[in-house]
Amino acid sequence: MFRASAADGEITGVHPDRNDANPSPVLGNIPGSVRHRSRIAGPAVRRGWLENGPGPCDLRGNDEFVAVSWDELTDLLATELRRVVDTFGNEAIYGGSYGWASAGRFHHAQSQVHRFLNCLGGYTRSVDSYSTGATSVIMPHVVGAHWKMFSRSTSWDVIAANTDLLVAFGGVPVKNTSINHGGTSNHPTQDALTALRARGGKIVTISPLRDDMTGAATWLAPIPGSDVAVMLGLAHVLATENLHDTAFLDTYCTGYDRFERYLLGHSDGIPKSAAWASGISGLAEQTIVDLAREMASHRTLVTVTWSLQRVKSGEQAPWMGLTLASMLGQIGIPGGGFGHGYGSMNEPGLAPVPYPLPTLPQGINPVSTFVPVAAVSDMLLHPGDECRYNGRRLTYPDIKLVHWAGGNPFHHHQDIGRLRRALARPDTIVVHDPYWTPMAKHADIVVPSTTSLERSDISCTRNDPLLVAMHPAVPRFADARDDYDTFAAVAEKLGVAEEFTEGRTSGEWLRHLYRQWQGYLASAGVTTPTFDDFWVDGSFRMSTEDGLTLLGDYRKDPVAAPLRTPSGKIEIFSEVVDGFGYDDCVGHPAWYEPDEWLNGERAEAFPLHLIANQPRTRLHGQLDHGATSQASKVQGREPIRLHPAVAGAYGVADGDVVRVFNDRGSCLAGVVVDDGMLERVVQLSTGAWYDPEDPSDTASMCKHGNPNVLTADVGASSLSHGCTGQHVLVQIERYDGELPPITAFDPPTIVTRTRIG
Ligand SMILES: Nc1nc2c(c(=O)[nH]1)N[C@H]1C(S)=C(S)[C@@H](COP(=O)(O)OP(=O)(O)OC[C@H]3O[C@@H](n4cnc5c(=O)[nH]c(N)nc54)[C@H](O)[C@@H]3O)O[C@H]1N2
Ligand SMILES: Nc1nc2c(c(=O)[nH]1)N[C@H]1C(S)=C(S)[C@@H](COP(=O)(O)OP(=O)(O)OC[C@H]3O[C@@H](n4cnc5c(=O)[nH]c(N)nc54)[C@H](O)[C@@H]3O)O[C@H]1N2
Ligand SMILES: [Mo]
Repeated sequence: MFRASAADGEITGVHPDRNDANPSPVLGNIPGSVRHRSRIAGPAVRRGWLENGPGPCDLRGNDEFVAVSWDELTDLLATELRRVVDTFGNEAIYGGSYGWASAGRFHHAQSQVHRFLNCLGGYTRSVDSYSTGATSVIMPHVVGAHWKMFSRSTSWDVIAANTDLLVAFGGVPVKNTSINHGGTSNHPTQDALTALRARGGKIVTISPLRDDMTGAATWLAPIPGSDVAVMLGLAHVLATENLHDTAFLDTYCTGYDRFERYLLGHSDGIPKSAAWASGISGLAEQTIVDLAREMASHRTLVTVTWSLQRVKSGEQAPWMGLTLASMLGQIGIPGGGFGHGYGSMNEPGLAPVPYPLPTLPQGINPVSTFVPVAAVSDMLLHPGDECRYNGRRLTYPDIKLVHWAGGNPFHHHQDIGRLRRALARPDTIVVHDPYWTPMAKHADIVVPSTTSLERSDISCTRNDPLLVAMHPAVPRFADARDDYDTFAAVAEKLGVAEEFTEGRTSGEWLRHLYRQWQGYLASAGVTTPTFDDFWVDGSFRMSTEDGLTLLGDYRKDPVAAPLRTPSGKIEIFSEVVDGFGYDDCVGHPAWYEPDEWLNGERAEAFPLHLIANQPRTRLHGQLDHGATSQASKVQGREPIRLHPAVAGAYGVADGDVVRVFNDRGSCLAGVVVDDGMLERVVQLSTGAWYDPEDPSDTASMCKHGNPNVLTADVGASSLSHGCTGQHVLVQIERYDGELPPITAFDPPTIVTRTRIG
């Protein structure tokens, strides 16, 4: 959350809340963003689509656009939606439209597109997220909850005051706590870690990158992807030295005995000992033994970042982390137990608001067809094929029209070459975005959206006390429109205006949503200002549930507050998961060798392990052209961090450019040498806008440094099909050729009607 200053229709400065302990550096990207040359100035249609009509086309991403009027755009969009619905049915529309957009409860782009498509009779939807694709499927089986693991996590205050030993798998990267869904008014993570240390608490950070933890900590760096083996090694020490809490396991968990047979090697002949874990992870056996003993003798919090589940077999790290914490028996005790997502987002550790938030109703989707969100290319390429998901067999629908509003697949999806081939299949692709992102450049119908800086909205989020009146900071840019107004106009042409708008303008919707929310709070005995007072005051402070301990209620009374699992307990062995019969996700947490890891066969050809993590300098691909993001680039390319030994071996130094490649693709990146990482690990964050050297070639090198040209488009397992983009094996070479100019932020060629005759 910030205040903006503006002049001449542009943001000139941003000012975080006075009380914010550690404001987000990402805000530095906002000044200058509204009138940036990459803004979409008006409606546009891809020339080939306009001339030849809808149909599969591999010119997408390599064609000119034609500027059209809003009337024409609305007509074309309405006619095409009608054609697809009448000819193929609503299932042929993919409205999964995954991704972030901007803060604000009403103009939230996904809610808008889903509500609109529901008014038209529905759409094929996506389920789960790129953030927690594996967690969101496994955790409901294991603890009967998914998002509550984060939103009702043990608060930072409780951790700072009670935790003696924080064992953080993936560290607690403060860079990621810049961000929260819907906005955030305070960033307490850094201070909480400092307070914990000041009290004498100790931190062990387990990560390939040292700076995933700031401040004093013991740093252990197992090879990426081996954490589950390390956790098993720790568990083996607990079990064999009788340091595990059998009373907790008996009372609060089910299936420990089944898991223990695997742990001790009774079921497969392989004891998962510290020595075994050492062989897999590269950590010393004694280090694992000592850590296990230390964990058993202290108030210990085991945390796992979301990145650990954004890999092959991603279900296992959170499941095994919880199992390890269960063996320590401290779940539900202040400062002990388990945490998932500290340092992944600002939300975990912050106190939740105990009532609902203002929400735009999305309506009901009459189409039941869905796909796991990270199966988008599979779905587009292979209609009719089957996909295994959480005990079901799904059939991919035959998608004719893709409707995207909010989100950028060229940021979020893996194997961009394959994604481009998939995007060539449908008849029509519609993209709403404020900017000419690579996704907008691959669209047939381009809808110019406003940004949150140009419209009125209400911002708030589950774990933040402030409800904020978002006043427009600048007038609308050029011919951009609010997504709501676009959908309302198309709904009008299609005869569903009343259903979509309910007769309200966007201003009237804000009042309506606010009043509805006031009603909820009134029934909870909370008085709130009138909308007009709220709008003038600028914010309203809600109460929060402070001092939470994750699963504290369950610990207090497991009978009165059972978990929503079949047994009502923590399921270390899940009969349900076991019953699915998947060989890549059995009924208890287990070690599965990944494809993309340094001890595997692929490492012979591609000997470096690339970590494609979240960027410190921006939110995903958003505002990559902003000052903070641009300041980090090396010769205009996204920075890749290399260990000095690797830099030496490849003959490169700070400021050089390398070509990063594997059998899926290649990109350029700018070298930053850093000894704070495991050797043979290289780090290239996501978010550089995809910038192919030759746009006609789906395998073309990305000049800018988007790691998703390299990542594998495979799901985490048959259970979740979660995103696995965090890890990929690569090779690098020094790039001595002439550096091609960055063109990612240039709009495509836009011709006027007269020129095409
Ligand atoms: N390799 C690899 N890939 C990853 C990850 C990884 O760890 N490694 N992480 C994954 C994760 S966790 C995530 S969440 C995804 C993120 O992927 P996305 O959420 O798809 O990425 P963003 O760049 O945030 O895309 C948001 C888009 O919304 C647009 N937008 C902003 N405001 C509005 C609006 O009002 N209306 C409309 N119509 N559009 C708007 C922005 O301009 C931007 O283009 O990436 C995933 N991809
Ligand atoms: N500044 C900023 N913050 C963000 C975002 C952003 O784009 N920018 N995106 C937000 C979103 S949508 C999400 S979902 C969250 C994502 O939150 P996460 O997925 O947790 O974030 P990442 O930065 O991808 O990964 C965290 C760290 O995990 C470490 N790691 C990677 N692989 C391994 C491994 O195998 N073992 C161990 N032990 N550690 C490993 C990496 O060193 C990495 O820095 O971040 C959010 N926060
Ligand atoms: Mo995410």
